[in-house]
Amino acid sequence: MTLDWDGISHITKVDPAKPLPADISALEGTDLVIVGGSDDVTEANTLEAIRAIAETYPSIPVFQEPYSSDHVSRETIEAADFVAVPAVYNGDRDHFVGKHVDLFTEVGRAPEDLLGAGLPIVGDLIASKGVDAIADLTASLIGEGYVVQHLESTAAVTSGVDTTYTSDQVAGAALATETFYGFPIFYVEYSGTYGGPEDVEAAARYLEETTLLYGGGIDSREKATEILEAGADAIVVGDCFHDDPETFRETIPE
Ligand code: 1GP
Repeated sequence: MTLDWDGISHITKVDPAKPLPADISALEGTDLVIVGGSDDVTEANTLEAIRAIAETYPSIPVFQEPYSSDHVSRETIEAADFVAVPAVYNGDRDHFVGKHVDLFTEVGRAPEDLLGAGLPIVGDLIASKGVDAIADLTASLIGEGYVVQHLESTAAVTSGVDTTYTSDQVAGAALATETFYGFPIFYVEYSGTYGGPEDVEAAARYLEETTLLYGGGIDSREKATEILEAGADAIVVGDCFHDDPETFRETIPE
């Protein structure tokens, strides 16, 4: 699948460890769904959430965003349109480079070496489909350059973030993403709290090819509008979808 970012301004982050609202019709107005969380996520609950959304709204693209390779399987790769893998600039080494090299080491091994390797289900996929599956798999993986700005969030604790970036540093990370690292997505992450427009304004100055996402604490039309006007290509709304679907509808741009 190729993804056209034009027209994507509202993204819903669905936490697979939380129950979906009884009525998920609020998703009708969202442009893309990311399935991922930082606590109690498993391959099974990820797959269940992806399938529930894809079956109800087949035209909405769905990303899986794992924080561990244990969450990725042949089924999740096939059920999701893309697997988005965070690279956390202000995280520990494991979360900027370590986990990715481990993942691609598994992906790049010859199929026969993958049987019984650390990513058994991915290995099984490659063994069953042949070397072409390596290309299929890498084509479905998207890197996301992340800056995690809320130290109290599970995302920060999980990825070893112990200091936030100044807006100048956010701008620097954005410039590096655009011109050096080449991740297709730059993500300003305030998970659980509203960070305001400053970091988005700083990052937007340098991003042309890169898609700029902001997530964290959006629970009103005013906040959604403020972030989009600051230069984000899309806002990501998470908690509000699970906690208050009616208010969530207000975050969707008209
Ligand atoms: C979390 O950026 C998302 O990864 C959304 O944040 O849950 O605070 O809306 P909220």
